Amino acid sequence: MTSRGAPDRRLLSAEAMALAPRALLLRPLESDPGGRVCVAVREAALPPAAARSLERSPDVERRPGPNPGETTLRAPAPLLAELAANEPVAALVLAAWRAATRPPAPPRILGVLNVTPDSFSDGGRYLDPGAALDRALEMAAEGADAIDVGGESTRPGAEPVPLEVELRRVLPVVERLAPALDLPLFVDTTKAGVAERALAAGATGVNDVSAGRADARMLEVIASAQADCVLMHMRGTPRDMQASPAYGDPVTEILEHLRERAAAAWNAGVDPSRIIIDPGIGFGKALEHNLALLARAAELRSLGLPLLYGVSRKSFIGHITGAQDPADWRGERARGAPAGRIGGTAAANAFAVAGGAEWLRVHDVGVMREAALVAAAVAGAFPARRREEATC
Ligand code: HH2
Repeated sequence: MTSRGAPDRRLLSAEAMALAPRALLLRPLESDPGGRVCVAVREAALPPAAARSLERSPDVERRPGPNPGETTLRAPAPLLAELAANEPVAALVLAAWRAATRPPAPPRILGVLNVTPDSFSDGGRYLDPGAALDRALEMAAEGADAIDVGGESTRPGAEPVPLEVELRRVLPVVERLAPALDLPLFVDTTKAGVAERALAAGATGVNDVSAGRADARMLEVIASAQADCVLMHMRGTPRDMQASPAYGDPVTEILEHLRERAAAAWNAGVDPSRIIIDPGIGFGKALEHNLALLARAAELRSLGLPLLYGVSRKSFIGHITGAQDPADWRGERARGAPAGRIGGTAAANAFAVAGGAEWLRVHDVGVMREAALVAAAVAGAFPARRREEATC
């Protein structure tokens, strides 16, 4: 586990450089030798010869980068390959450098708003757009940094929902929330048709549990709307994903998958500063895989992309604690049953934060925000001024 108090120098080690930023840049080159690739660079750090060859190429597109002093380059793959070969440190260490020097901060909270009849823990409660808006405003008041609206359950065994049904559930809610809510609004969907209509109606991001694999148009739709996106790892589909999931080393395999999906998104034109990656807790994973992904979050962060965890109320927590009801911990306790999954969710989220997660997708916004603030403070993200004021 790494501390977030100081830059994590291990990310800059030779081993990590070989693993993370070099691969991030080189993957798209391997899979698409003729295409253009998008990468953030510190141009000032490039050797003069590399900078000159970038300048001379008519095919290089430059935009201000995601951080001060950085430029986002969209350039032909062979030119970037040349750059990569010539100067591994200046250009290729950038992703890890950014991850290592990002000031420690409490993670952002993505509040879950399922507008489905059958979601595993809140199905049927927010189908009506008025009820959905009330819930979104409640989560905003509890400190949510963004809201995630979903119209198709992805719980294990769930059947896919037709496009028209998902649109009928999601669109009226997005249309109602977008003007009323001063927060980024994600749509949780694997369908490009739903993403497109929701983005046109005011959503600002897409949370795709298939990471663009379920619908060939998805990454294009995200790119052309210049939307944020969450790319999640899933083995199989919700219908079959929990049928004996097996991995050699789950963390390495999932890291590799996320690297490949991030590269596919870059190649499709998605702005790299808008990509968030997610290991997909509970999506084609046995208990031991979920635990490994939480214990080794820092390894996933070596890609240099913001990392999201969605552990909220999930069944792996119930398998540990015995809690059957995902949400109602007070009610269960009153009946003498084991506590529900909320305490377990807080503990799992704290581990994700300690490993460097920058986003938590949760149902119980207020409680999880508190847990995340404490976990982040232990990991070094507590403002110095407030620390001086604190007396204990
Ligand atoms: N988990 C669920 C749905 N979407 N998206 C991301 N990025 N990460 C997750 O872990 C994730 C997700 C499942 O939770 P929920 O939305 O509460 O249930 P359901 O799929 O039954 O609607």
